[in-house]
Amino acid sequence: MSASYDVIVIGAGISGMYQLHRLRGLGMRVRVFEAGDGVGGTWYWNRYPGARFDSESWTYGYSFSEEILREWEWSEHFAAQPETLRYCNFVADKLDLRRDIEFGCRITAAVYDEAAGQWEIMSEDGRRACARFLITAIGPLSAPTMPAIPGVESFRGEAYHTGRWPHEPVSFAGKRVAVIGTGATAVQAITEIAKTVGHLTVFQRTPNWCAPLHNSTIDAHSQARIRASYPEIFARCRESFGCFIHDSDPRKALEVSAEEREALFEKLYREPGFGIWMGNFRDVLIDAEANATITEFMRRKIRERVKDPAVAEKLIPTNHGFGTRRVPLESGYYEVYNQPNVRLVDIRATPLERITPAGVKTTDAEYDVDMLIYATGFDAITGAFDRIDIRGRGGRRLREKWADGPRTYLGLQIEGFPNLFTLVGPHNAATFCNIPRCIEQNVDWVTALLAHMGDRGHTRVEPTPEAERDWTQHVHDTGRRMLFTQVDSWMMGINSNVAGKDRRTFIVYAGGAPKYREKCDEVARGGYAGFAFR
Ligand code: NA7
Repeated sequence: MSASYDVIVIGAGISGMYQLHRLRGLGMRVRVFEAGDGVGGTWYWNRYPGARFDSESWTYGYSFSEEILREWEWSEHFAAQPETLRYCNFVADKLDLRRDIEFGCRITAAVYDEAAGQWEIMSEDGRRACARFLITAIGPLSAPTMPAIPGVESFRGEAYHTGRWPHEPVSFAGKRVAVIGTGATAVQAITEIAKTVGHLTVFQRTPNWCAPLHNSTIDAHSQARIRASYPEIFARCRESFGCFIHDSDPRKALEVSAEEREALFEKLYREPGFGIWMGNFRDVLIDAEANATITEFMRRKIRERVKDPAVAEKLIPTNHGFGTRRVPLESGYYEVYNQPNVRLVDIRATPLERITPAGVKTTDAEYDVDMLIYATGFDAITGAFDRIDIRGRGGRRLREKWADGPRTYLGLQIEGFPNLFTLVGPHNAATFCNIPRCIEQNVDWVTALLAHMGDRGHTRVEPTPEAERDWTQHVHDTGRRMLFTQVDSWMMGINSNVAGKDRRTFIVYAGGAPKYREKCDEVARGGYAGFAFR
């Protein structure tokens, strides 16, 4: 006999924690299953050196509780991972969440039993449980991937993936360290590791356009100002495209003079956070000509900062414009390559052949190292779903349904999979967002739907095929406007290390958080149009 609940939530990160809290409020019996030994999700797993926010800390925390806002104080404008993990634990204590969370429990299968009208889940270690509703809170970037090259198991030194970083301190002093990857994670890690490393080799396949973070501590005066203005801060985030504190400039890039353009770029480059990405001229992420102006500006900045012109050229992206892939924010990243003990290897020119017991072999050289760090990213957004055998009505596998790309209604439900809700799932605005802001929207909306069902005695909800078809089409149509959908990246479902993920797929909703929220609210107001209830 498996334990039975009203709702099962998979994952105790930012979304699972809040979902648990809200469902308790409805008086439901909820069980959360979490693979880690603690809460925090992303912030539990990603303990690599240098891990920190790219969102302003004070825009990132939960907004729903005045008590939490009053009692928690962020020490830096962009807090580091240990502080964020402390925050998650503080919230878990405050809301007494742990008594309903089963830790160290990785869910491997979830099967819908049509006759019983419930989901049964199974864990890696054989635990089972069932519930009428199943909510996935499994995160968009939680399924780490290793490079698909031979020899990974053969390496004899220390080896770590950044997304599975050990809990014990790791020392780089006097060691020869190699980092594979140059995404947002690697950019943070490399900058930190370079401070103490003996010798560092960075294997770069695709350079990214990185912009300065400009982090600083929050002084007492700013602290007071932040506390006093939380309602305005969250209101501002709510209205911006990705729920960041930065919203785009109303002008188009080519509508102003070259001097004015340069002045805005320079100002944004000097300011903290994602302003240069999210607060730029409104067409730089949509119009190729506009994009070329900021791209040229960023190119100049790299050339100014990196002393060796040959190295600078290697660090300049040539296959995509600024902002069309996730922009890593950095704190001295480019200057790392001015250090005499740091070497950059362009593995487009000389590809990785294999990992050897002693290090890394490319087509033209062997690099012996003491430590290998894989900053090779994640099987994004659908990857965490693929790792669970999810079967809906008639035993239909979600993996098969999504083989040619996800199909969803509002990025929250799937036809053929009744009573399953996918927080921060594919096609949901939350995947391209200052994530807790969108998580709160997702969770509040699902909670309201469950309350609506409770009030009316409905026991089953599933989107109609038409609603799913139309939303999926809308996601594709909206995506086509954006330059990022013409570029290979995890935002387009590309992962060279996973079979079948070599084609661009619309996995994120690119219409922006305000439009998405509007649509969700409209659906709710219309008595949940597009959903079939029983
Ligand atoms: P990313 O952004 O997916 O970066 C992964 C990096 O690893 C990227 O530079 C990849 O190069 C590189 N990579 C992956 N596989 C290989 C192989 N097989 N060989 C060589 N290089 C490889 O992941 P991050 O963890 O940095 O960031 C993920 C998100 O987390 C980030 O956007 C934030 O929102 C938080 P590629 O670009 O594919 O050529």
